[in-house]
Amino acid sequence: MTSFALAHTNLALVKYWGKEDEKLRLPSAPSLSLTLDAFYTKTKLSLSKEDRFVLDGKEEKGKEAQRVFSYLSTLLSFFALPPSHFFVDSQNFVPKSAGFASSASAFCALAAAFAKEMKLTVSKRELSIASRLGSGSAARSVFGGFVLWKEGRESGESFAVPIEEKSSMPICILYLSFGAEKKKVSSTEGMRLSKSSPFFTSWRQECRKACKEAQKAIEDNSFERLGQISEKNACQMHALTLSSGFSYLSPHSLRALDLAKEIREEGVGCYWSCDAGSNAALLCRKEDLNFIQKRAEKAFSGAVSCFCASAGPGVEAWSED
Ligand code: 2P0
Repeated sequence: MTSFALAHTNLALVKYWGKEDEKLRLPSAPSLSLTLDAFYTKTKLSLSKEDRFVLDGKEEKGKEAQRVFSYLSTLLSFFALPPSHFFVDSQNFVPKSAGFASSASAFCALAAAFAKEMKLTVSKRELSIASRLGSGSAARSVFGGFVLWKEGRESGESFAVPIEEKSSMPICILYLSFGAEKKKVSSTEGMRLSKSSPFFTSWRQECRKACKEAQKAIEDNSFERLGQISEKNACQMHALTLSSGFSYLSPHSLRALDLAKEIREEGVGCYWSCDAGSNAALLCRKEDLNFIQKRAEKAFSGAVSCFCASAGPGVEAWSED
């Protein structure tokens, strides 16, 4: 038997940045995301005599393979199963060469394919907890549309829940890639450093408040309010990193923040976001996407690659004999 899973990445509108427990990946605050239709990972997994990992058609033996098999042994313990070996073949439909992270879709797909192959009956809640152990943001990719990841005080309490899997909000994300760069500070290290910021307590409180406000904005179908909350939260995350002595932002990322403001001043809804890298994302309505893409290409004199996404589905898994 071979099992397959397909999981989409997500963009955090309220960011996960800080852990209470590094090993269990218990976040310091809740986060809220939009699962994206355009970027995903497809993973094939089967029991095997030896561990083998193929990524995008290439056999991996280094750090990437180590992380996969260490995660699979975590899953075996989590589900109280005996040691086993696996053949894993993953394909990332995420433009990694443009600097996009794929850990959310990758670990969610791995957890779902594992559960199928081991014939486990798992609820989506359990699958979210299991995905979280691979990478925090993967907990959210279990569900489609708008998703909330609760902070929780212990492992069994920290999982994602769907807010609106099929929202009628015409929200789109325009990713602006300024090219891949070697990340100076990994997310794990960045989160660790940020905990020593004098503003960390405020950041936690702001995230809790932002999640509540964002949920209300989604309920009210208010793109403008959701955009404002997301941009403010992204700015606060980057202010937090700077207050801890490092930054992911480049002059291009900051130019994109100004551009969103300029576009808003012309009466078009456009809001900025940026993760643990310098590439920026602009949130807009579907109908404004073409206009905003043209403005971005002009602002960066063509030195930008644009990728569009809108709301996508939750994880899917199946088996074949
Ligand atoms: C997020 N990021 O909420 C935030 C915003 C980056 C910036 O989740 O350490 O790869 O594996 O739990 O999930 C990136 O961190 O971190 C991330 P780990 P992950 O999407």
